[in-house]
Amino acid sequence: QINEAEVAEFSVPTYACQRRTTLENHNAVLTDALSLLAEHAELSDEDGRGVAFRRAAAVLKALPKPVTSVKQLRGLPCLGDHSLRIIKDILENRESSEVQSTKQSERFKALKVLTGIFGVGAKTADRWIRDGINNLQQLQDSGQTLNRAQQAGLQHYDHLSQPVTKQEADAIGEIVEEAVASVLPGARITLIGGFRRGKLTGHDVDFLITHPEEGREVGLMPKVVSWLESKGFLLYQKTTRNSYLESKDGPARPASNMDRFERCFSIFKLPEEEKPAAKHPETLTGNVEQSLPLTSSHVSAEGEALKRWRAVRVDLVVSPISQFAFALLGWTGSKLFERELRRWAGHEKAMSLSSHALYDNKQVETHFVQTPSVKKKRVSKKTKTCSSMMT
Ligand code: DGT
Ligand code: MG
Repeated sequence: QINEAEVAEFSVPTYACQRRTTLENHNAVLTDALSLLAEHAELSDEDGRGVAFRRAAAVLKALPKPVTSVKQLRGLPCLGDHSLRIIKDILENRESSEVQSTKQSERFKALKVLTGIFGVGAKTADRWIRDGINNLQQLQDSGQTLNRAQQAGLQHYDHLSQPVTKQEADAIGEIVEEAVASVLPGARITLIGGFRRGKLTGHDVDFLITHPEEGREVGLMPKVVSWLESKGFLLYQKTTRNSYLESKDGPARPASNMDRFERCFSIFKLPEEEKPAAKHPETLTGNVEQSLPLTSSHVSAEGEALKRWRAVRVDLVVSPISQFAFALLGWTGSKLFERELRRWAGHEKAMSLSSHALYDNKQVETHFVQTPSVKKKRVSKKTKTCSSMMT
């Protein structure tokens, strides 16, 4: 062990959440390759393999300089045989044949295109591929029945596959801020997801909404959505209700890592010109034709140029203030970081972390404590929140 430590060139803690995070990646060639294999595994319903590749990529991302030989990786965590084989291949031959063949496989290309449609997951894409649908044209020609989300996703495909910039995220933030302030003064919005981590682009924009007084956030989401709709800012929206406090047994942890906050999945119609359209959104309403693939600029019958806009995926989440800290932590990401944080909490601290609460598994208490209104609700024999530890 001591000898190994002596020869180890890098030292990286086991859990991703214990590492310093950085946006500077010195091993992008390797991590891109591993991420591609992770994506392929996820799209093929092989989540275990997907996580293994994501963990391996995260270790390489944490290294302070480029790797030139697999020997340097001795003693590092999360690097399984498969990942090491890929890394060795790339270091020795500049590319990995497995990565190349995956990238070029028709099935992978089809999975990527089809799951690139908002509302289409791996299972649906797989079913379509088995029906001979491999691209958007074939999907359109097939006469497949699409749900409302998928219809909107297909309609705005080109816009939604363009990365969202920080500037666009901020512009949407201003609109959401105005919406929230109009319907509930005092309510606060926070930019979450990748942009909160300092990323410069993202696939969507995520916001967490709360109010400093517990309970005031109830009923907020439909009002925000109505306001946005009335100003013509939404091309699509679907709101799911908060189910956290509804179940009879109290806040039982959901089976997946999906949380139970009230959430709105939407597609925003973001005015592209400098600012005026955001300030005077009524100029948009009813004026602009539906988005057509690859166009966001339209000319009216009179030849007058209309406002340019683009479609952007936006997620809104509402949390009561008592759960805000957990929601903020849970929604900042990255997905792997969150997963590792929960694993670390469970395995190393005997605690259960979710976007709603932190439970100490050892405490045999019976209360779920909601601050600051100090409402107590009987929920289970084994758990107790430790919100004070986090705030
Ligand atoms: P992006 O949008 O591709 O640039 O990257 P992120 O990191 O913003 O990813 P996104 O938008 O899918 O999700 C933001 C974070 O929120 C993600 O790191 C994990 C978390 N998250 C997403 N969906 C859920 C959910 O249903 N429940 C919980 N608890 N967390 C979620
Ligand atoms: Mg995001």
